[in-house]
Amino acid sequence: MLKVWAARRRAFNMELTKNQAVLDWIDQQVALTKPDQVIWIDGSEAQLEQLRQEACATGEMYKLNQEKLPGCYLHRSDPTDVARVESRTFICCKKQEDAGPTNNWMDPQEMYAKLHKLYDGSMKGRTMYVIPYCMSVVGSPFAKYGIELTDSIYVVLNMAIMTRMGAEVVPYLDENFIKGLHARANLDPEERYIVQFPEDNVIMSINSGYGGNVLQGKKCFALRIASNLGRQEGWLAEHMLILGIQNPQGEVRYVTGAFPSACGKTNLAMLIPPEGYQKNGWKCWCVGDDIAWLRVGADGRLWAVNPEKGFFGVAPGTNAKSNPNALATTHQGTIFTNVALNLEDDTVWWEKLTPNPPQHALDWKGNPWSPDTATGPAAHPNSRFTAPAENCPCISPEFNNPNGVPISAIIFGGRRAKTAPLVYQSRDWQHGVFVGSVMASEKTAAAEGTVGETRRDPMAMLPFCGYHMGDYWQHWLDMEKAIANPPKIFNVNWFRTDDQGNFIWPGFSENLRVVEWILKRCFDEVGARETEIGYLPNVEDINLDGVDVDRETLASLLSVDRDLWREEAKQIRAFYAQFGDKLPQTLEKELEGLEARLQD
Ligand code: OXD
Ligand code: MN
Repeated sequence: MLKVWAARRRAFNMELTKNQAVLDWIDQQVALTKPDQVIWIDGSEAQLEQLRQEACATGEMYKLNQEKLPGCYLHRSDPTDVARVESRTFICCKKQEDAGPTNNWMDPQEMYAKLHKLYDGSMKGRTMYVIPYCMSVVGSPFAKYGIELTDSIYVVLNMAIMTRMGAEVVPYLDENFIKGLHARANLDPEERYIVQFPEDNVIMSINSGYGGNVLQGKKCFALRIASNLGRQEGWLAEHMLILGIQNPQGEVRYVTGAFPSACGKTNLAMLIPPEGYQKNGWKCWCVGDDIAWLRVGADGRLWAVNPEKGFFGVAPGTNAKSNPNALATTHQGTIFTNVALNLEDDTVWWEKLTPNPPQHALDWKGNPWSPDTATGPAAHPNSRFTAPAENCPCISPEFNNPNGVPISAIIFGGRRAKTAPLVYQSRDWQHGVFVGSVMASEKTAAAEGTVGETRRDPMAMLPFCGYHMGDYWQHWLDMEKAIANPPKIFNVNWFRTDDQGNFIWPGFSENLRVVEWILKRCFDEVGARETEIGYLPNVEDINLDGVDVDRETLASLLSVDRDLWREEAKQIRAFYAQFGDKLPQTLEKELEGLEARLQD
C-alpha cells in the first residue's frame, strides 16, 4: 500500500529531498489522509504568488487595495474557529505525570488511534502541501528544522511569513526533524485537536484553520516541543519578547520579557523612546515580539534568538499612537485574519485603528457593517495580522544574527492593580525563578469574570509549557549552573491603579525609564534598596524628566504593602500546592523566605 502512495507522491511532485526518513514519513501521512495531489513548497516567490492567486480565486483570501496595502490580503476563518483552544490542546507523553497538572493529557497510543480515524481520508479532493521550515536562522546553532504537511494554502502563506521555509531548509532535514500534520477536515469544534507528542517530536492539529492552532512553527513547535528539547539539551524556549536598547553612547543592551496577554508585550517589544530620550540619542530595537530561544554562549552569558521571521499580532487596539511600529509593519506583504474590510477604499479596519470607523464595511464574518447599525464589533477581538518582521521600522540589525544577542536582563510582568510595585529586582537567579513562577495578572473587565481575580501564569508559559511545570521550574533552576554570567531577573507592573481605578503610571514609551533603571542595575551603575520582596529603586533613581509624574507618585508606585503581600504569599502557597512533590524544594524555600520576611 505504501508503495502505491510513494508512486503517487512521485508522480505529482518535484520532491526536494532524497532523505528516506523524510520520504517514508510523508508517504505514511499521504496514505492516511489521501490527498489528490502533493506539492512541495520550495518557498519561491513564483510558487507563493500562484498560491495567492488560487486562494483568491476560491475566496479563501481577498486581495486588498494594492496601492495602499501592496501584497496584503484578508482572510476570514470559520466563525467557530477564531482563537487558540486550550481545552483541545494536548501534551501526549507516555506518563501523565510528565505532562503535569497544567496540561491536558492523553495516552499517546489512544490519541494516535483517535486522530488516525479523524485524519483518514481527510484530504480527499484536496492538495497536501509539504512545508519544510526552520525555526531561527537557517544553519544557526539555535536552528531546529521541521516539516508541516497541510491542506491549507492559508497555512502555507502564513508560514512563509512567519518562518524561514522552502528549498533552502531541505538540506538540513535529518532524522530528528519535527513532524507536523495539519488537516482542516470539516472544522468540527467538537473534534478539534491540537496535539503535541514530545517523545516523538510530532505535532498533529485537525479541524481548525486558525493561526495559533495551525501555524505549527509558533506555539506548537517553538514553545511546546522546543521547551522539551531545551530541557534535554540544556537551553530555554520561552514565551518572551527580545528588545535592544541603545544608549546615547551607542551601546546596545538587550532584555527579554515575559508577560501574560493584555499586558502590552507587543508594545514593549516595539518601544519608541520618549521624545527627550530620542533627542539624547536613545533608540530601541525589536528582535522579537513573542518567542525567545535562549542558550549559554561561550562567554558564559545567555544569548537569545527570535526563532520566528514575522509577527502574528493582535490587530484591535493597534494604532498610530499605541504602536506605530506595529502598524507600519502591516502596510505590505501582510495577511489579515478576521479584521473588517473597509469598503470605502478596500483596505482594513479594526476597533481603535482610527477614531472614526468607516461608514461602509464588512465585519469579520463578511456581513455589512456600519457604526450606526452595528450590533457587534467590526473586527473580531482576536483578529490578527501576519506581517514580515523585516517591515518593522525598528527591527534590530541583529535580527538575522545566527548567534543571537546577549541578554542582560529578564523581565517578568503582570497586570496588578495594587500588589506589585512598578519594578523590583530579584535577589538572585533562584529568587528570580520564584518571581517568574508566581507571575500573575488580574482580570480587568466584568465580562471576563470577577474583576480583580488573579490568574497565575508562570513565565507566561501556562498554555505553552510542553511538560510538567514543576520540572520546568527545576530546569530553570538547573540552568544557573551553566550560566557563568546570568542575566538579572526583574518584575514590572505598569498597571497599578489609584483609588478611582485610574492607571498611575503612563506606560507605553515611558516604560523606557524603568527599563533604563533595570539595565543600570545589570551593569552596577545604580544602587537599590532591599525590601521583603526584592530590590526596589530609590525614588530619585528613575528619570522623570519630561513626564508628568512627580516623585511622590513614583514613591507610591514603589511601595510594598505588607498586608497585601501576606495575602499574596498565601495565594502563592495555594497555587504551589497543585504541583505536589514536583515543586522544587528551592522554590518552597523561596516562598518560606518571603513569608518569614513579611512576618518580621
Ligand atoms: C499569541 C498568544 O498569540 O500568546 O502570541 O496567544
Ligand atoms: Mn504569545
